Amino acid sequence: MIDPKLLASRFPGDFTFGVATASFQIEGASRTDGRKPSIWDAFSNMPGRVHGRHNGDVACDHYNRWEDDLDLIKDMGVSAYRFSIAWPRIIPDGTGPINEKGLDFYDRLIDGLKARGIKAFATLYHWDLPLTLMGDGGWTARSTAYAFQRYAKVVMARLGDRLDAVATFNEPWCSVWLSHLYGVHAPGERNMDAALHALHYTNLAHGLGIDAIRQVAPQVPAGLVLNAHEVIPGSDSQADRAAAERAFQFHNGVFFDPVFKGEYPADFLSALGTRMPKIEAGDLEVIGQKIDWWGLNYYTPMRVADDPTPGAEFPATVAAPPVSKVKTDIGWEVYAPALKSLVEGLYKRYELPVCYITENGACYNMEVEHGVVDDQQRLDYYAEHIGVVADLIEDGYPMRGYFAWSLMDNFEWAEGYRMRFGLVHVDYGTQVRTVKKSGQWYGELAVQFPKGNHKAG
Ligand code: IFM
Repeated sequence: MIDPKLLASRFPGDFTFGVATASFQIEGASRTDGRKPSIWDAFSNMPGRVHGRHNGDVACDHYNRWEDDLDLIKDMGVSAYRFSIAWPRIIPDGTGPINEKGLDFYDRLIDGLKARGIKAFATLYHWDLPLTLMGDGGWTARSTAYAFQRYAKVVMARLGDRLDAVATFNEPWCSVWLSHLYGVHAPGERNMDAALHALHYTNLAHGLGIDAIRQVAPQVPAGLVLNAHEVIPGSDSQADRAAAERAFQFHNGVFFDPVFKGEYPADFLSALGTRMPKIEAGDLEVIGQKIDWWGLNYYTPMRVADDPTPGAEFPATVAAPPVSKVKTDIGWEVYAPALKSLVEGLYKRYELPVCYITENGACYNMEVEHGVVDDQQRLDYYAEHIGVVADLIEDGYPMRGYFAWSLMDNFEWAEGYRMRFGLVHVDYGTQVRTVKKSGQWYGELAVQFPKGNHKAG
């Protein structure tokens, strides 16, 4: 087992170790204190969308147990907490009246973090769009971007004074492609035209959100969290290498290029540009304004081969087989070298600001036995990937922090509660939390870390 103290000593003194969660996945209390439904409440209540028709009504009951959960973070020795704010608690219909009770909850949460000396990293949008906005088309409507801007302003005006960092969006790849093209996430659309509209309006909302943050809380470092894919060609053939480049544009470039270069990727535009909504004058300037940091969520690489089907739609790729035999319980290939090459490749293509690994972790579903959860595989996954982050720092990349996904087992979207990513086990019947072996190890790493190498501190 990798010694957490040794690993901790490879990080500079100003590095941040944290844990991450998201509102819909843990809060529950879906009808409490004025919250109204989000698209995920509707989606999870439809038969056939979420495993076992699980929903977010109770989840980890964090809305009521937040103090104990913050104590848990504190007791683990972790110094930063990444959480998301539920738009349907703050502006329950997406537009219209503000719900003070919703803001009060995050007020208490952030004060609770400060009282425990834990840094607060907030995400404004982690997929729980107020359901009412679907009446206008949800993310396929330009008006949703402006509704998001107002929501961002309201949140930052009330909470910005105590936040250590804020992200506009978590993983727009999921709320765009997975939700509007592949139909796996809410609202479950399978339609390229809808997806292309969601793409541009999400990017626009990010830019408008940055504007809002700069206006009302300019002191808070503002960023964007992307689940960039390390796209690996299935073979060395020219066709597969070209396929990998198309896949890069489709899965990464459509988010990175507008934000960091102020344009959409050329091949993507010539294939699908005519089906995009009108890009109005000034949109790309708003989207491309400077941000202070970016977050990378990494779990597994993407391997692709050319799709030879005549007329196959851009990016015209098919999945290529994994090379690593090791897979987590959700079926994702474990391959840490891809984290290294992904960061290297992205810094080569783009002028990126400092980076936080805002999510990384593994799904293993072992249960509590005799009071313990022996999840050695998760611990190994963490040790290997955190080692890669240390390598990147040694190579000069501006890696500023690492957040484990997740603090605790939670609602894993279309997989419901059957897939567990937590450092802490949750018994959904009793809401008892049990720190897993990996959680103890991560806590030791986090506790030891400030005593580590302070060369950059
Ligand atoms: O649970 C999700 C999280 O909400 C976003 N990133 C990936 C995690 C694991 O699937």
